Amino acid sequence: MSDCIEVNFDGLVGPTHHYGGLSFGNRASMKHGSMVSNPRAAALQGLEKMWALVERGYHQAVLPPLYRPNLSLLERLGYQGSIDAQLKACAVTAPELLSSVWSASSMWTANAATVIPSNDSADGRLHLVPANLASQFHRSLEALATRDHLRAIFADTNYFSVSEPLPSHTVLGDEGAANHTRFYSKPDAAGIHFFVYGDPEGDGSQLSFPARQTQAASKAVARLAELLDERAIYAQQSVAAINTGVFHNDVIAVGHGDVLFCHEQAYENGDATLAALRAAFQKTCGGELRVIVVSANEVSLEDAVSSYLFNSQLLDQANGAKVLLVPIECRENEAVAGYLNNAVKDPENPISEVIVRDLRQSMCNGGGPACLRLRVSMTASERAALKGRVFLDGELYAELTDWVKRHYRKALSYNELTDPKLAEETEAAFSELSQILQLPELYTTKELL
Ligand code: SUG
Repeated sequence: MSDCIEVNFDGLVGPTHHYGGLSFGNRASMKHGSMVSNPRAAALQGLEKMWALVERGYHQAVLPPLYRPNLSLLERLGYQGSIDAQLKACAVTAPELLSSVWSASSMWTANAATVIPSNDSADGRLHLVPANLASQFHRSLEALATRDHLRAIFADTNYFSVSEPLPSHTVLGDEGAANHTRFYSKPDAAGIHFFVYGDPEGDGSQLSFPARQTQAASKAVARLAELLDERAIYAQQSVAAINTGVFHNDVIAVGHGDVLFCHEQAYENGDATLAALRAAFQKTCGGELRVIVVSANEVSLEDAVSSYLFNSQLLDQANGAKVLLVPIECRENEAVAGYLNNAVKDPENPISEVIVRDLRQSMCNGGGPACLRLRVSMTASERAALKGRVFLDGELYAELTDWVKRHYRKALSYNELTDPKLAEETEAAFSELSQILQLPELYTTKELL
């Protein structure tokens, strides 16, 4: 019997979730820049999604949010005095940076790290390579604190390796699991690893938006994680997709087990990419990779980006079938809703059921169901070696829901980012959270806060 299972580590949405308009190339973030957020609804929507999967028997864990306001950033920018004074000074002298000081973007844990399970690494350990997120300033601030959170939870170095993020420059831009997919036929047998990068050959002048992941970064991540060479496949994202707002591969494709669900315009040289993937799968995993390609006639790139059809969670069901958990926007888009209705009726299509969830608070910043989770394939011994109370059961779900209801605001706008009370509220919230999760060291590395 296999004791290797996939655990979804979802990011708990932080109390300062707001719309900063910070991510160039992410059209939802660019569009909702001045909207008033509801941090409380955001966190509850995330928890409800996690709980829906627990109730169906999937393994679910949480990753804590990073401490905000980002005190070390304020200090490095030269602000002094009380937190209140620093925030007010920042709002006057560098208003364009204030939103980054408070950003809750660590909620999208698909960008926290790339994960290589122990059955695919040369040293037999489970490797996590924290992403440097170098392409967007506010996200680059996550890398070191995320590394420390991962080291607090995946602490046992007999089982886990949490490496340093790559150097923080766009030459090595790395966005973690959002551009990496593991395919396998059995969870505890060898898998193949599909790395997708965005930087084209040449000067990239045909790109209207940044290509966040580079090929050099993907290859370095594979080396750091001691991934066996023959298990890695590299492919280039299509320029047309990036220019439509596909800032990560997981906005245009999702893979799970032996299934890849993607748009026909996901990759440059799409046919050759899929042929290479199929061949590698057959060689390493045995059997056929099942590829569901959605044509532009069925769903345009534009519809794929606005609905986040592919930023969904593919999950195992009995008899090799798959469940697809999609955001509610997929039901509201005629082409996408039509596609999904036909898909579940089509015996050739592995997707046999669709679960719809409301994640609008995250979606308005360009983060769908797949962005909110980091998949970690783990053996029973690895699961037992984790530190902290991170597996979501009924008790933890109830406690976290109650914690959110007591500490989170129902509305947050840019103007409130200088409210000294907000910093007091978050301090109380984070302090209690580290107790709930039984991870006392979480918010103590002051130089990274
Ligand atoms: O990096 N949005 C995130 C969304 C990340 C989605 N993740 C995946 N596709 N895996 C980003 O662009 C917006 C923040 C703001 O505008 O306030 C933001 O960071």
